[in-house]
Amino acid sequence: MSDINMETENTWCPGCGNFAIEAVTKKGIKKIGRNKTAITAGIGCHAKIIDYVNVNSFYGLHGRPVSLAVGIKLANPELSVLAFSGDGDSLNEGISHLIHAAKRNSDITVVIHQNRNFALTVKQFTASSPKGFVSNSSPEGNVEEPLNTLEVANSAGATFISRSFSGDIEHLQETMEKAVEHKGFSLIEVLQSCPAWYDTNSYYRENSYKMEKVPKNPDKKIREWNYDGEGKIPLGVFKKQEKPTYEEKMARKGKKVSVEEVLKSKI
Ligand SMILES: Cc1ncc(C[n+]2csc(CCOP(=O)(O)OP(=O)(O)O)c2C)c(N)n1
Repeated sequence: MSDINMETENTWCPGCGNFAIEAVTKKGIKKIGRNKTAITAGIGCHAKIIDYVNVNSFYGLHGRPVSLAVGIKLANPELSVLAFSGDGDSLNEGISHLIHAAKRNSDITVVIHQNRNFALTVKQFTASSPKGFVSNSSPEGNVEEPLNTLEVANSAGATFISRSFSGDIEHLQETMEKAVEHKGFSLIEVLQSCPAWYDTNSYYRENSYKMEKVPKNPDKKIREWNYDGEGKIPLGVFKKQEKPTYEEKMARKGKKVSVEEVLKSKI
């Protein structure tokens, strides 16, 4: 098969935000070229994107799409590498990999399918589920505060941070292109409805707004929405910084310094 589509039967629920992510991914890969792109995924509903997009891909273990992407990019820096991850995948099982890839400024794009629950295993709460969320692992309501995905990436040093909504395909396409074009670690959190377990389509539509430009104070903007009912939800690019990438730094093999030099702050 030489085209971007696979013949595999699609098993996502009707109305799932994953369809929009699949559509923009296919469009983007066609532009970049199939032989110049590689994608990875963890385990979950999001990960089935590997079954539906005909491109070099690696279906990894739960929580490991980011580490796979880092390795692929290091081995072949010519490729555009995208890691597709669920919120459970990236913020529960794989959170350390997300943090380290952002810290290294690995030149990859991480796409978080933010449906606010472990969907494939039929509704358990994740680190970013809202407080009070009733699920199969929180039948009395989730007692934890939701984790701010963007704040995690920001505090780890991510050089590009963005958020979009699967219900606005144009914005999603535009934001994803900016994320892929960025040199360095880029994150796009895609708010998506999960029609089976957390149907948020109209909520996100009514409570989000598009930022017109990259804010001067990304830290403040990133905290504007607390992942619960309070505050409007900003969409767009929150942060864009130029810094040497992990691959560039590895190619230069780093700089050796002695303990004395470190102590004298000569690095
Ligand atoms: C280490 C490990 N823990 C748990 C599982 C079981 N498991 C498979 S899919 C899944 C849910 C995935 O949720 P998420 O990453 O949020 O993706 P979604 O299905 O919501 O797209 C879980 C818990 C697993 N496969 N491996």
